[in-house]
Amino acid sequence: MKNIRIIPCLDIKDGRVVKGVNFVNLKDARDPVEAAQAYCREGADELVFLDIFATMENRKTRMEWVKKVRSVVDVPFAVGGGIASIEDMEALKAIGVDKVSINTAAVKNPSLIEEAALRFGSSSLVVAIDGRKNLPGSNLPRLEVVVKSGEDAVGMDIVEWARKVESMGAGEILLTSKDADGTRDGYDIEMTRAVAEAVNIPVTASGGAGTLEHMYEVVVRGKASAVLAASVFHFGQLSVGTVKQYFRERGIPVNG
Ligand code: 0VR
Repeated sequence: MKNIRIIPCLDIKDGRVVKGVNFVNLKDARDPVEAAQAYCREGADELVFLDIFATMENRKTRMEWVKKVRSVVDVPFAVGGGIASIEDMEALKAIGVDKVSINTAAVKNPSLIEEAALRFGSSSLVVAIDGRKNLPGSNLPRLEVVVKSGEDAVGMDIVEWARKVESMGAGEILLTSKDADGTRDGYDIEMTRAVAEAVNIPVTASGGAGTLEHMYEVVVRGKASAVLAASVFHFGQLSVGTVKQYFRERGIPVNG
């Protein structure tokens, strides 16, 4: 097993880190630069900056926020939210962003995945997949892709979409359960495992982290290569260091 990455996520709105539940009821959490510095000091393996209203409000990722956070981050830095073209990606790479993450744009224009992989290399390209779980017998996919901050369901099965993005050159998948987001009730193990078993690229589990056990479970049972969390880190319930210590004590390899 490769070292499991611990990844704090900064969901950004109006220049602040915010956090809601199921993508709504967003509450102010903390300053993005202060948070980024703290997480890097704690030993975060990577940082994700998600401009969560960029696509829905059709705004481009806010570059000034990205630059400020980039200036204090000394680990791989990934940015998502509203990225919809090679030009958007070039602008982010030009200010030192290591990985770009595309979600809605990839669904609307899948060829962007191939173009981006060719232009920047798969290691710089994350495809974010947000999903929801439908009830059995609902004649919808059990695990369904949602886009535009979870506003639109597109009738696509998550596993099929994950296989497709891998085949088109995605370097990794950031898999977020909209149902679990912000609940602190645990990741969607079924969704994470289904995707992780279907592809050979790393899958980052996202959405629902509440306890150390949740993180351990999504690695061991969900087969995640990395765990992303927001609520538990922003509101001080857990620290990156305690997660790494918990993993080490249970034989899960981590960096540092
Ligand atoms: P926690 O469950 O608090 O750890 O959150 C992890 C993850 O779900 C969030 O960092 C982030 O992916 C939530 N995403 C989106 C969103 C939040 C609000 C609006 C839209 C989106 O489109 O991903």
